[in-house]
Amino acid sequence: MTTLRPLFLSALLFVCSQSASAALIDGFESGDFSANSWSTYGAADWSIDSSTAASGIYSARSGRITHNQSSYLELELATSAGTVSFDYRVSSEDNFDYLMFYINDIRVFLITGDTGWLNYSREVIAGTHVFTWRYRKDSSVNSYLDTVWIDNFSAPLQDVSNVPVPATAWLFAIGLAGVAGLSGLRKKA
Ligand SMILES: [Ca+2]
Repeated sequence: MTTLRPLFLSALLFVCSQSASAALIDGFESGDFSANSWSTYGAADWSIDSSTAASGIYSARSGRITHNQSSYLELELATSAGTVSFDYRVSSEDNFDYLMFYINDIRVFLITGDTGWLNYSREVIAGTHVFTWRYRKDSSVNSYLDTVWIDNFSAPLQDVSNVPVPATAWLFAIGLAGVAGLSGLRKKA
């Protein structure tokens, strides 16, 4: 029994993990910001761009700003605990103009320079979060294409407590529980 208890706990964890997978929130393939309640603000608004994308045709691109300005894209979303991720590309003055990513007004990531498409991911706790992407320029110099893009924003959406678990996962857990119980009885006899 003692040796099987960890197995049973693993099975239960397996069951729980089945219901909190990350979902693609937006790849911008609608060609606009209509798929979610995006907001954009700052010296210039973000827009949809078809000149580059991590996948599909479209990405979201920061507004055309100049020195000492910022352009923001933001989405408020209720998530479960799990991984948020997005693809990004930056083409900005090295070490002076940045793509910055905030969760609930706390900056958790920044990147600068001229990159291809890369991926960023981070764990979040369950709750309502404000996700903000900001292109921020310093006081001088424009380098490369002087803009940043994001694509394929994903987040864990489902709440573990009220999501139906696949029958196979429950059968797996119940089966292991049965094996553990029988084994315990056998040892006592
Ligand atoms: Ca896309």
